Amino acid sequence: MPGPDVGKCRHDPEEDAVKIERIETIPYSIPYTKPLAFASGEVTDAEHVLVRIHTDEGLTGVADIPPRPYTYGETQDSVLAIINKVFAPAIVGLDPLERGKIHRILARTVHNQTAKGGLDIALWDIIGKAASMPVSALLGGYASEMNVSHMLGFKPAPELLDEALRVRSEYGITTFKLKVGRKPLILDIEACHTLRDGLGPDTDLYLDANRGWTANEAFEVLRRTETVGLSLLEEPCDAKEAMSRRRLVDKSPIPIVGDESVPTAGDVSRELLSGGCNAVSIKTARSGFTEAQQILGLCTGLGVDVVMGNQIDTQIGTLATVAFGAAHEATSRRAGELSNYLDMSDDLLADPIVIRDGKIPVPQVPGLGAEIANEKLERYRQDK
Ligand code: MUC
Ligand code: MG
Repeated sequence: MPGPDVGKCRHDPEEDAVKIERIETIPYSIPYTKPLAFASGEVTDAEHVLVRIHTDEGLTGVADIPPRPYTYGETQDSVLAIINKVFAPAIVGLDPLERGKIHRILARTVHNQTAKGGLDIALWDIIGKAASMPVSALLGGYASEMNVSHMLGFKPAPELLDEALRVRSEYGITTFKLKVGRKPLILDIEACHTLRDGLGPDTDLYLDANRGWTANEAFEVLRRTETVGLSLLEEPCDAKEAMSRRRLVDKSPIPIVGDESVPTAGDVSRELLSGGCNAVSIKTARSGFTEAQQILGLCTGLGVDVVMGNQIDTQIGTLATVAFGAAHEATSRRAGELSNYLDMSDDLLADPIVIRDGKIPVPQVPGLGAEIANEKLERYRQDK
């Protein structure tokens, strides 16, 4: 049933169409109870930006923007500045259905991945609310839920195993991505063996080095974890080190996933065609839904596996990943990285996400289902 936020969104250029009236950007900060450390950085507080696109007919689209300086060069301040000073003045007044036109305008500015991604997601939220349909159904409607993969940050091997066992028994999650890329290599090699020994053979384990190794170091880790049964290796080394990276992709027994090397469809085509990766992490936070669909089309057309990645998302961001992942067969085949909000001390969602039997359901409501708890927003916003 349409909620109170649902209004009309006609698309008749002859009539006075619905217009984007205002774009609200709210910086906020929520501490993590368990900070996440990885080879390219560490997150101790979710210093994000909540973006709300308001239309003149009362519809509001919502998205969460997680700036990741070590990945895209964005900060909370840069997200606020690019939206408030560059994007908003150019798109206020347009019809939210004119996404093609809006994307053309956004594309005039290079980079700023998560700022653009958030605006696209908020536009889709408006479209879902206007159509009284879940966005996931509009995008593809393939599945009604997503399997969850949990990401394990840097920790000593016994602590990693404790966390994985707890997450498995509490939430039914049986897929884990281990952050690696540490020196000496034995730290990561030991962690892989400890996790496999402790979790048994039926748990899916894969690695993400966030460019922490060289290609030769990655070869060594692959050799010394041969018996562990890893399923994927993400960003082992910098993709710009093209020759050694290509050699690794060519010779690795498991797929090499591109993540931070492939934020746009153009990057995906370059990396796949040049042999820089042979699997792709799709992250809605940096690609929105519109470019994520272009990326997915490239990958499925070429027979390349995809994984729904995590931009260290809040529950709002997680709902966006669930919507996109569940919408298509290829993105729902593997478990998506959807549980890192569990390490946050709080969130902005009015109805918290529930992970049961290792799955998150798609909210069957118009839009994305990210209703914001106003008292929480007031507590954590940094602009008052
Ligand atoms: C990931 O998959 O790499 C860490 C850095 C980033 O950009 O995303 C996270 C998770
Ligand atoms: Mg990654």
